[in-house]
Amino acid sequence: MSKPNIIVTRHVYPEALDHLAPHFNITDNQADKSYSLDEWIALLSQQDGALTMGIEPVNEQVLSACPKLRICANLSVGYNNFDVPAMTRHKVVATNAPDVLTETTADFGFALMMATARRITEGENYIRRGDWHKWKLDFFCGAEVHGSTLGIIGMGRIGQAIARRAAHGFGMKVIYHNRSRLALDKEADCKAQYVSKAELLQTADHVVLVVPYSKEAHHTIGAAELALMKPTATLVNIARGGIVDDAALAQALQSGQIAAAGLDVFEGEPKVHPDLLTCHNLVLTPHIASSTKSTRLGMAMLAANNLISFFNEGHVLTPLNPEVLS
Ligand code: 8YV
Repeated sequence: MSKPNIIVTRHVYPEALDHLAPHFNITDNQADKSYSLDEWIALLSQQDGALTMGIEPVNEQVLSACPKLRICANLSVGYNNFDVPAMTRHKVVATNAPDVLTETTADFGFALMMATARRITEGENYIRRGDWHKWKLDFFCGAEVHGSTLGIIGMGRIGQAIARRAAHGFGMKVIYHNRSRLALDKEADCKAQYVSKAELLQTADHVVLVVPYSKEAHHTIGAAELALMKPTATLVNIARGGIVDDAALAQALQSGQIAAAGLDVFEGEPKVHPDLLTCHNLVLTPHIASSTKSTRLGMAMLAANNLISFFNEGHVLTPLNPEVLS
């Protein structure tokens, strides 16, 4: 019997391709080329399955041009590139890659919050510019982290892992806001208290965003929300571009409405709003919150295993639309 055709849309660790090779005819992209929408549709229309990176659109337009397609396995936990209801209508299975990245991403969220609060990259840039001539008592005075109040918006697996670090490791008071309140045992495990979004913004010393992207979550933080925050507060976004109104954030940073911010994700990335680039009180990283070799390899292997299980056994490990399988 001939093997199914799959596409692996971007460069991946060779171990993942070796794992897939016995099961599939693979169109890979180890040269890491970017595709136009037309190229993407033309390539995908030849495939039975796809290992996608969380950025390629799989929507009504794409699906109607790809009648052979049976599964798309995202290598990311976020899946805002998928129109899941459209995939379900077209009987295309959708999977994502949760869990394997939770602790690594929480480490990074915490690190970005600390770098932002303690002005680490500002201090580094000062030294690199050759501006350091003498020590001063109030040099790059930052915000206290230990014992302060952390507000987490989006209390899924990654939010809870950040809360545990904050409460158990740094003696922080943790407050959170989420679509729904956590079960009491989960709240107790991360010593977190549920509050309204407004209360969180008004009282947190540090706000971390871990909410998945959806139309409803677009600009969860805009000018009105920034206006509620303390002038000494910091804001960190490790969720998705578009959760924060980046233009409004640049204004709040420039006017001193909030003290500082750390961004790993951007509206329209890899483009970055030009006003953000002029903010000295902003730590910038290029969407790397899950980026350690073992975690990214774990994500690639989970996506690969979803494809292998689907074609060999008719089930997947992390379904987003299980109704397609039943
Ligand atoms: C991924 C992420 O590395 O998993 C996610 O949703 O944002 C990152 O951890 C990235 O999306 C891979 O394309």
